[in-house]
Amino acid sequence: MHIDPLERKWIYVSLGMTGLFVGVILLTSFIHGVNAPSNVETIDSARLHLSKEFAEDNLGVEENVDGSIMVRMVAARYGFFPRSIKVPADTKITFRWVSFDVLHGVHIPMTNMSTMILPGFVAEVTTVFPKPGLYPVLCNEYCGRGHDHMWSNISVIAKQHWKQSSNKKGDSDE
Ligand SMILES: [Cu+2]
Repeated sequence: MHIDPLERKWIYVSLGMTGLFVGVILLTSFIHGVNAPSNVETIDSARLHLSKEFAEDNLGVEENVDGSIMVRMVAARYGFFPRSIKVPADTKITFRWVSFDVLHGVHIPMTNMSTMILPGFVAEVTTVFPKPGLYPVLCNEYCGRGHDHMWSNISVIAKQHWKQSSNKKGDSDE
């Protein structure tokens, strides 16, 4: 079969470009530690309020003994609950997300937080907020007519201020 030399050249160019792009994707995902959500843990989404972990009183920020943070959040049409939370910067934070109704997504720009929240499953992502500030939390899976308005903020405060913060869970009942 005859292939024109010019055409052959362009075949190599396009194959080379494809290889380059795949290489860049693999390399960056390796460097940033991107991986598919792998936490297979089931939960009854219709009975979250009766579950131990995701009952209303247990939602929000909790500090572990070792200083790391655990955050439990519920995604529901159309918001992330609790509505506003505070976490420290530069600290290992494990988020556990569940859906109350349909498929949602959660994306926090500038972090590795981007996961689906499937009804019936617990999505767990560990992240670190490098800098204090207000981080947007966006739903990135179309979940209904209010999807465009499904976003909130997480306020990340400097680590030294966190220590004296009065907004930590548990302080209110002292
Ligand atoms: Cu949505």
